[in-house]
Amino acid sequence: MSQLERQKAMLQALGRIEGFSAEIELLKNRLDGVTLWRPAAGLSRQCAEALGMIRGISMRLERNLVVTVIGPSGSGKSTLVNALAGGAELSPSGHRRPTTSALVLLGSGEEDAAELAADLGAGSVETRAVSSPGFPEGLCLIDTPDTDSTAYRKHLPALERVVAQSDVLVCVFDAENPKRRDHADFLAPLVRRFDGESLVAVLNKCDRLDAHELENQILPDFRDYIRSAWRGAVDRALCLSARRHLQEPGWDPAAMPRHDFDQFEELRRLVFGLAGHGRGAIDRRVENARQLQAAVLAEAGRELAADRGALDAGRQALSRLQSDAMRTAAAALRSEDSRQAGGLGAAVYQKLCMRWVGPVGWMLAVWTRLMVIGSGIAAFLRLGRSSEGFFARHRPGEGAGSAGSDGLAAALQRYRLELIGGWPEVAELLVRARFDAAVRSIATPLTSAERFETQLGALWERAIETSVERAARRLGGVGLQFLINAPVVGILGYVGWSTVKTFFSADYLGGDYFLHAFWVIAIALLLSFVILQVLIRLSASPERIMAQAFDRLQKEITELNGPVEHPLHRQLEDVLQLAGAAG
Ligand SMILES: Nc1nc2c(ncn2[C@@H]2O[C@H](COP(=O)(O)OP(=O)(O)OP(=O)(O)O)[C@@H](O)[C@H]2O)c(=O)[nH]1
Ligand SMILES: [Mg+2]
Repeated sequence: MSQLERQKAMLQALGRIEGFSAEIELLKNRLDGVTLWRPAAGLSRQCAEALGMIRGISMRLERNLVVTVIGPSGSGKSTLVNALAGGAELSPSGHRRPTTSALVLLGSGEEDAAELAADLGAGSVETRAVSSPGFPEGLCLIDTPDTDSTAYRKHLPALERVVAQSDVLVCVFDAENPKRRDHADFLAPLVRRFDGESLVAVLNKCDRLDAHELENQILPDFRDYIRSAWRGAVDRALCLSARRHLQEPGWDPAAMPRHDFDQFEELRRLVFGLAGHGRGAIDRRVENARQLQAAVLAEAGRELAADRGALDAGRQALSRLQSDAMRTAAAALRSEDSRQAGGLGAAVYQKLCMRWVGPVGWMLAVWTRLMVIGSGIAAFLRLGRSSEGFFARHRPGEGAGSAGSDGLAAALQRYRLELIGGWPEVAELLVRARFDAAVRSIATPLTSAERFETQLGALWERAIETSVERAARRLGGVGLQFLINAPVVGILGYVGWSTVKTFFSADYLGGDYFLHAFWVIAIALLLSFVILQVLIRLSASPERIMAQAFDRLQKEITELNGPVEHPLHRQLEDVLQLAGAAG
């Protein structure tokens, strides 16, 4: 592989790795936003860990392939490492347990090994140069202390560090001691981010077992066990006799190998192949970064799927409770406010005044003015003229004590009571969906009620204004104005015409004529106005406007879907969205 090709491959790899990071980052940000859902914190921490590991991978992209051998005490890790490195005893193996107490790093590239040793903490690493001719240049082989002896706790931090820096993990189990397989469960968190070619499970000391039993029973059992313990991450489980490949196996005459079945060559080809091939290490690292991302997403997906049902039930119960409460509030508002309905009539007249022209229009203006003076409810007439609408007097804090604020206060009281009454059931569902137990507190529905106060006031005001506006538009049409003004205008025209005509023929009309004409016009005007009033009464009575406004309010409330700005609602929606995205 030429230098140029290598660099190109590296850039491509960096791009892909960056993509994995970005996706984890996105998930992490969303998880950080849903503080009330308890699993989010742990998942976010896992994201942060994975991000750190991926960052490490991209920083190590140019380094040699790191293959680490892990496993329980006495399973033959050191023997296997020595065998792979040519068979000399580079990492001491033996009967005294544990034999290996520090990380032993075997490689041909001194510089790389020194760099890696420094990263792992120089004190806990011994390095050995491999001189075997078949050993590839770009390979760093690491022997580790066991993961189960009494000293393992002391070794664990170094072990975790080395696993985080590894590209391939070889996990060695002792074939002689099948009980030790359950150690796979212990290793599961360590191997989580490896899969496919990056993870090899090895059953060592196979020479001690019967060949037939090994092939037909022990190996298949081992594969099944390991796949279930590691959630299918491992493709390969090999049977080995590592000791056979030492330069001096030193067999005990009483425990000679029982057969020749051994897959050591397969393991060697795999490991050496990855290290020798120019892109091997780069591809492995991209693959490992992808696996890290997949592991984090899968974990989040599992957690979300576990709560999906409860989350859905919680949302449904919450929105049901909210719309019930809102409906009760709206009903209370309606019954309280219908006492003020008289004001609405004046509001309709006021709107019509602005639209109507002609004699009936003037009559309407005079009548409206009289109504205002008569009823002393000038406040209502502000409707439509300023930003302070019908509800200005309803807003909490302002206009306290005025008759109108009772409606809203009663409505909100009902809303609050309804919400508080139904809250325990909703909170229980949310807690079952692993929401923080704090949602049980009564403060949650109360904050939500506070937010609703402003919304309800504004909605009701808008609904009334729209209804009044509609009624005015209906009754202010040009056709109707023409029709109702027609008789008066006709008579006025006629009287005008005859007055002008007789004036020019000097045949002057008498005083009686004008008195008579005045009364005819007055009667026509009054009759027309009465007809208009009947029409107004029929199509824009305050009750009717209230009913229409109420219908509109009901519709808007159903569409409102609750005061979504409340943190709980937002977080619930976010978690559900995450759950939806996760599958
Ligand atoms: N029969 C047989 N014995 C083996 C084989 N591999 C290792 N052994 C023996 O098992 C014992 C333990 O081997 P080590 O390589 O020291 O095991 P380890 O896993 O490194 O042990 P710790 O460093 O203590 O965790 C030694 O006596 C080895 O000779 C094998 O393939 N067959
Ligand atoms: Mg050892």
